[in-house]
This record gives sequence, C-alpha cells and structure tokens, in this order.
Amino acid sequence: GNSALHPQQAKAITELDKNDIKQAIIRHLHCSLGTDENKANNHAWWKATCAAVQEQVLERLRITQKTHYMNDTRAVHYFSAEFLMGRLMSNNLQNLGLFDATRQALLELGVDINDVMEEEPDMALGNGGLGRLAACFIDSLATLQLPAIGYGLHYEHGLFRQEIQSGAQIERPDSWRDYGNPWEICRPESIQEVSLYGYVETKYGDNGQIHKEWHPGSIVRGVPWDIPVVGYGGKTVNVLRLWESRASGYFNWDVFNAGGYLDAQRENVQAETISKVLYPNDETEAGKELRLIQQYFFCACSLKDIIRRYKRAHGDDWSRFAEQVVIQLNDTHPAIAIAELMRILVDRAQMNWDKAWEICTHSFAYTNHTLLPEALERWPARMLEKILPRHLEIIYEINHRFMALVDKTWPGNDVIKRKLSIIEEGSEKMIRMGNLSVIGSFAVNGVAAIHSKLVKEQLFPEFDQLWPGKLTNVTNGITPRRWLKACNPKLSELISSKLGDEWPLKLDQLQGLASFADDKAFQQQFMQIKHANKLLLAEEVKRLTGVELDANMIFDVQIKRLHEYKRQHLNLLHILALYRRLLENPDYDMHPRAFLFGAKAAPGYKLAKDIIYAINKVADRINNDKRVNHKLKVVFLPNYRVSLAEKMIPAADISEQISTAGKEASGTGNMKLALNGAVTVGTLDGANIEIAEEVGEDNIFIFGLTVEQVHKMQKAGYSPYDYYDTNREIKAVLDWLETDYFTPGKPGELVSVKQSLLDGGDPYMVLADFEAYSDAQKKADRVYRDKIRWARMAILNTARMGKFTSDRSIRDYVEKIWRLSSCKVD
Ligand code: 26R
Repeated sequence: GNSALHPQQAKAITELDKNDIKQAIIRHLHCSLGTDENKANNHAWWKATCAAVQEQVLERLRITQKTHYMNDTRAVHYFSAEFLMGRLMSNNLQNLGLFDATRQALLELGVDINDVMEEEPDMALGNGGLGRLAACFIDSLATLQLPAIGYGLHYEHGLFRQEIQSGAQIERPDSWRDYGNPWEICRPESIQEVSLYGYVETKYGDNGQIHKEWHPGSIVRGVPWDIPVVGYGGKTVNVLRLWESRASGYFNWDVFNAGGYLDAQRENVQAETISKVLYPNDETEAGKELRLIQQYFFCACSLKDIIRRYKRAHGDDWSRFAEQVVIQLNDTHPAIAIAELMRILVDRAQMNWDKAWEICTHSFAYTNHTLLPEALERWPARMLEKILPRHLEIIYEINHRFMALVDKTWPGNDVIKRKLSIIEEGSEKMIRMGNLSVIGSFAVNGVAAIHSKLVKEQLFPEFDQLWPGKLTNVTNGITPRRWLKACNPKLSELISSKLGDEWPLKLDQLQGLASFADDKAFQQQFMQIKHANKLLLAEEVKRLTGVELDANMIFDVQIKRLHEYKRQHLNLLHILALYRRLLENPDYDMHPRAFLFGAKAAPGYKLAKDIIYAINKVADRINNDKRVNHKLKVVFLPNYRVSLAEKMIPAADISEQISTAGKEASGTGNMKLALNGAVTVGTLDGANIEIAEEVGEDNIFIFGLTVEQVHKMQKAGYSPYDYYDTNREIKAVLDWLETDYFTPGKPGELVSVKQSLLDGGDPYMVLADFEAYSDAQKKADRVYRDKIRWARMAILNTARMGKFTSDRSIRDYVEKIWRLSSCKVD
C-alpha cells in the first residue's frame, strides 16, 4: 500500500506495513532532507525515519486532543523542572507497534536500525532519578489513556556531557538540538508572557478595600515546544509542553528601554538566558537567582496555559477549576506556582482570599523526593522580594493565616510555630518551599514506603498531626516498555514466547516466569541472553575505554549520580580489598568480576569528583596489573546517561544499591536492573525494601545497618576510627589511598577520600557498613558459581518485579490523589 503518503488518508496504524514505512522514509529523505538513498548517511536516515514516524504520531495527537477537548475531562498537569526523556525513536516505534516493520523497512533499504537509532542525541533535560521518573510517568499516563500534560523547561543545554581526562571529570556543554529535534513542534499560537522584578502598588478602593497591583520591571516571553508522548498501543498521544524563554519584543523595546538600543539588547540576552541551561546540582541547593527565575518562568507560563484552556470551556466561572485541574508538583522546584495561582485569583480575578485559597489547596499536590537537608529548597526572602515582590507578600499572608491555625492547635507553642512557619528567621530570612508546598497542597506523598514513613515521622510530623491523611505514599515505578521491551529485545522475546505479549501492559504477568525458574532449558536460555547482552556491552566498553572484558566475569554494576550517600566509595574500598587479597594470595578464591561504574558528579561537588578520579586511578592500576587482571577489572564508563543505561542494564549480573539506610528516597535504577535479571546487593533503604519483599530474601543480598541502627549509632556518637583502628583490611585500604601506588610519583592525590571517611567523620557510615558489605559480596560470589542457583535467582528477580511498573504507580496516584478517569481515544 502507499497510503502513508498523506495523513488524511492514513491507514490505522496497525495496518501500516513495512512498505508504507519504507515509502514514507524515502519520501522524507527526498522532500524534507533533500538527499537520496545513495547519498544518505546514518544521520539522514535517522531524520527521515523520525519524520515518517512523527507523521503517525501527530495524527494520533490530533485525535487525542480533539477527544479530550470534546469530553472536557479532568486532567493532571505534571509540573517538573526536569524531564529526562533520553532517545525517543525506539520508544515511539515500540509504543506505536511499528518497531519490527520499521526495522525490516530499513533493512531492505540497506540500513541497520541500530545504527540509525545511535544517531539520536539523548534529550537529557534532567539530572537523575526525579527527571527520569517524570519521563516514565508521562509514558504510563499516555498508556493508561489518562488526560495529562507535562509542563517543564525547554533547556537549550541539558545535563553536561562528561569527559574523563586523565581520570578526572571534565564538563562539556550538551547541545542536543544542534541538528534539530525531529520530535518537537513549536506552538507560537500559545506563547505566554511572564513578568519579573518591579514593585507592588497598594490601592485603596472607595469601600476601604485594599487592592495590590504589581508593576513589573521586565517581561519575558515563553514559547511552548510540544513533544508528543505516545502511549503503548498508540491510542492516546499526550504532550510534554516545554517553555523556551525569549525577549518580549513589545515591553523591553518600546517602553522599558525607550532610548537605549544596546540596553535593550542586554535585556534580550538576559531573557534568553532563563532557559539556556539545566542546573547540574543534584541534592544540593545553591540558591542561585537564575534558578528561581527558571522555576517561576515555567510555572507562570504553564498556569496561564491551563487557565486559558479552562476559560475556553468555562468562561469566568472559577467554581469548577479544582474539579478540572490537578497540578502535581515534582518536588518543591515548581512550588512558586502556589503563590502564582493565588496572585492570579486574588489580584487579577478579584476573588476573595478564602475562596482563592480553597481553589488553590484543592488543585495542588506535592511529591517529596528527598530528606537530605541540603536538598530542601529555601530562598532568601530578599531574593524573592527583588524578583517576585508580590509573591513574597502573598507568601507572608499565607503564612500569617497558617500561623493562626497552628496557634489554635498548639496554643502558645513557639517551638512548633518556628518549625512549621514558611519563614525561617535567622541572620537571613529564608522562605521554606517544602513548608509552602505542604500547606498549599491537598496531598503530599513520598516515593517509597520507608521514605513516606520518614516524611511523616521525621520531616513533617506536626503537619501529619494537623492534617491526618494528607501525607501518603506512592511507591515509584519504571516503564517496562523502555526498561525491558525496548532495551532488552532478546529477553523480551523469550518472555513473550512463554507468556504472550501482554506483559508490557500487565507486568504482574511476569510471575508466570516463576514456574520456569527451575527449568534447565529455560535457565539456559535466560542466561544465554544475559551472556549475549554482556558480549554487546563488552564491545561498547572496549570502544569507549579500551578495556577488554571477558563476558564470563560477573558484571557488577553501579550506575547513578555520584554522591556520598550513594556510597560509590564503599564499592571502591571493597574493590581495593579484593585487589589486596589477590596480591597477598594469588589463589584467592573468587569468580572473576568486572566492576562497572557510570556516574556524573555535580561540577561544584569536590569530593564527588575526587571519588570519580580515585575510581579511575584504581581502575588503571588494576586493569594493567597482570597478576590480577584475569580476575578483577574496573571500568568507569564516561558520560552516563539514559541511552548508556539502556546498554548497561540488560548486561548486569549484580546491581549495587548500597546507600546509607534512610538516605535514598526510593531509587529507580534498582528496579530497572532487577527487572532485567540482575541480583541486588543492597541496603534496607528506599525501594530496596519493597524489592526484597517481592523477590524474597533468598533472591537478594541485603546487608548493613537499618534506618533505626543508623539513627541509634549517630545519637550515640559514631566514630569511624573505631573501625579503622580495629579492622586491618579497612586500615590497609585507606592507607593505600595515601601512597602513590595508584598515582605513581604523586602520593596523596587520593587522600581526600580517606580523609572524608576519618577526620571528615564519615557522615554516611561507610566504614560501619564495610564488613557487612564485604560479607554480602562474598556470599554473592559463592552463589554465582552455582550456575543453576544463580539462574534461578535471576529469573525470579525478573518474574517478581511486576509491582514496579510505573503503570501501577500512576494507578496509585489516580486512586489516592488525582481521582482521574481514563478517556478512551480511538
Ligand atoms: C534543590 C536542587 C539542588 C535539587 C535537589 C534535588 C535538584 C535536584 C534534586 C534531585 C532529587 C530531588 C532527586 O532526583 N531525587 C531522587 O528522586 C528519585 C525519584 O523519586 C528517587 O528515586 C531517588 O531516591 C531520589 O534521590
């Protein structure tokens, strides 16, 4: 057939065949790219293929939007400063059900689809867990046919590209759009304008009423870019709307800068700086003015967008707003939206405060992603006053009324008042965005059972008393479409051969694999696929680092942002211990193991960068030491990102999830690895606890202090020297770091790692957990050598991960928080 030529006469997607796709690709090569089959390189094939796919996507998008509009449905608006989407081609093809046909079409054109997909730059508009969670959630929302929109920032530069030079991390700009992004559509018809700076005028009405008017000092324009989000099955296509900042032609040129051409140019540059770059800090707040402006910018644009759409259906009747609109705040990064909606309702719609507050507190819900004090956002009141003077007033008013409630509940209790206040008094007055979020939302959730319990008991206990039931849990999840079906095609095919092809939508069906866990033939197939994936990764490792890995080694993988609480240095100390054992006893009994790391450090986080350096220096020494390198290898893969995760995860035997108990809110990499048959070595932290419950204690290696033990030890006064002085191995490996053994001629280069663990006080209790960790690793080593037992474990991990589909997370949100209905699109 040839009907893929014109969307108007497009076939149902399921009827599209290889030949239709082939023709569409060729048409785009000719008509969109101006090249042809003989001249085209992989990049051109990629662009043409994406364009052919996008035709189908846009057709479904149009139908979805029409359906949602006609049904005037309640929708969730997912506000997030980060969406870590990765590549979209394979995902969109999978979800449309066009992957095999397209692979075949390209093959007949003489092109390997894998080479084509490698051309796509990652859309890395996020730091880590929080951003990737947002991406999994919008996939599930579309798959479950829920009316939803993601709102965020259209960063020109995503998370930096990491290079490793002589072992050290170097940051390079990420320019994901340099050669265009075939998936995005600019929507100039939906441009919004947003105000900043200036002052507030108080006006007195005839009836003694006070009215506030914000006279902004500058105006910026928000240009929306829409990325279609294709649900699995290809029926619902939602959008991710990302705002790009531009100078506002009218205001800056004609009014504010009437006279100064060059001043006006400078204003333009400032406006366009807003969406220039993603802040690369993970879990440490820097208090930068531009970051606050970014947050306000995308929230204000998004709220205007939501209100425009609401008014189109309901005019000036605000009474149904909270019925139609629920706004999920992905951490406190978009919390300023609460003050912005109040400003719109009170100052612009002239609503009385109580009515406005009622609407607000029925529209917002807030997800907390971390308990680390250094990650809790606080803005200097002076900064808010300068950038958003009216919002600061509104926040004071919210707080004033809230303090009255606190005083009613705990009369005269100033300690509780000080604790719950949005305003933190001190040498510099600070605005606590977490408190604002709890007070302004109708629901607050943590991201794994233990984390939510700690949110209730440690972070916000009084809020829990004040509003019983407001604080709740929704355990995170991952999309099995990307994190199994697309990234591990061989395993997916094996699973489908046993269970049919519905498991990507009904992940609990993986349970069906449990009955094959002791089946020799199945074990062999399962482990052969793991081996094949390891061979593929070994090739990639060789290409990226020059290090050769034997696929018979245990592939032990730790992939996540570099942070002390995640304890990559615990892993490193254990590697040093193994190295030492091998040097002392060449016959030391262990199965050959390759330790693979992927991690970016925040550019300003000195110790994190030092740990990367130490890993690389130790890797160099070990990999080149003929005495041990048949048994031990260490690889640090540069530039860890979604597309690299997709290659590492299917090849992992062991998953390292070794955070200090109580510090990792959930983790989601833990779920991706276990789903692909890696066995976890982990602490009782975050979602590890729930993973252990699901897979069973025989199929996971749990070690280390529990949350309670950590607290107790810290209260009693933890001293890392107790371990250094009494454990010979710990002392030896720490002292080793001080020599020039790993940095020939330059002793002391790795000393900061040692120091942080001794004089630095070892804040994350690495030394306290070392021995338990080493024992768990020894146990894993013993079990691995029993091929049958290991195969059983790996299979049972895959079989029992059904709970962790992000479809289940989204259903939980719908049931507990959003109260949405699906809207079938046909
Ligand atoms: C304030 C700013 C510097 C900042 C703080 C924290 C910026 C970014 C973050 C990232 C945090 C919020 C994050 O990604 N947290 C992770 O969220 C995941 C999804 O819920 C969890 O799985 C993971 O445990 C948690 O660390």
